[in-house]
Amino acid sequence: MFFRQLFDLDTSTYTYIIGDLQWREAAVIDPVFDDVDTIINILKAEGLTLMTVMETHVHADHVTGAAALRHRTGAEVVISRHGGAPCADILVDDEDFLILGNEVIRTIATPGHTSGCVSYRWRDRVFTGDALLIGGCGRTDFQNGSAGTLYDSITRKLFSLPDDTLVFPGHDYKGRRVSSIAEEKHHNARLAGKSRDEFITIMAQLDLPMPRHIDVAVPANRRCGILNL
Ligand SMILES: N[C@@H](CCC(=O)N[C@@H](CS)C(=O)NCC(=O)O)C(=O)O
Ligand SMILES: [Fe+2]
Repeated sequence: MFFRQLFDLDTSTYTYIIGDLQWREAAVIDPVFDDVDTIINILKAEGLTLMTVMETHVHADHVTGAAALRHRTGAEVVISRHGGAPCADILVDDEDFLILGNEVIRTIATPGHTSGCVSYRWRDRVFTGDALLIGGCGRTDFQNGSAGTLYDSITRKLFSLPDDTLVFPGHDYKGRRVSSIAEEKHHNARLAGKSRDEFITIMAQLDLPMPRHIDVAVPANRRCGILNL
């Protein structure tokens, strides 16, 4: 297997490249537009063909590199059926699966940060996008977000994965790279020991500024990252 975690400094976004070294096929999760050349160079260096671009959701803070990668490699773009991005080639729902050489990647619908958030489970790890972050979670105040729905997605679906499942998030604003389901169950400041109502109250009181690039990012990402039509 091939696995690489990339970090976009401007928006603290993680991108993941996963691959099957026997079939030499790769998938990328949440590529950032500005890092498309870096991703292509890694794939070339490893002799991997990009088959699939998987989005965990329509991002509000950065422009996705999905359309640019599709244009340059022929890869297919995958996003939630409920994500509001008709540009995608494959629309997924809960409990779908994607094949990559000998590898299987399973989808878990984890709405709440947005209505179209999907987590991707592969081997011993889960890519949670902005549903479950390390020590926190995605905000729920735009893109049809819902704190109650997010609580259910995390506590019923993600927390029912095996405790030693590695959690690779969509962002981290403090430089942390990976966590586990057990760690988040027991130490996540917003969720550990919190009832659904307590969580809803915490989320209602966050009072975060809007992401800096939201006005550009959301319309572009509905087109898989095409900036101007
Ligand atoms: N300052 C960042 C904020 C980005 C932001 O709001 N990120 C969203 C994910 S799209 C979030 O849920 N953040 C959770 C948090 O900050 O606790 C920016 O402008 O890009
Ligand atoms: Fe997000």
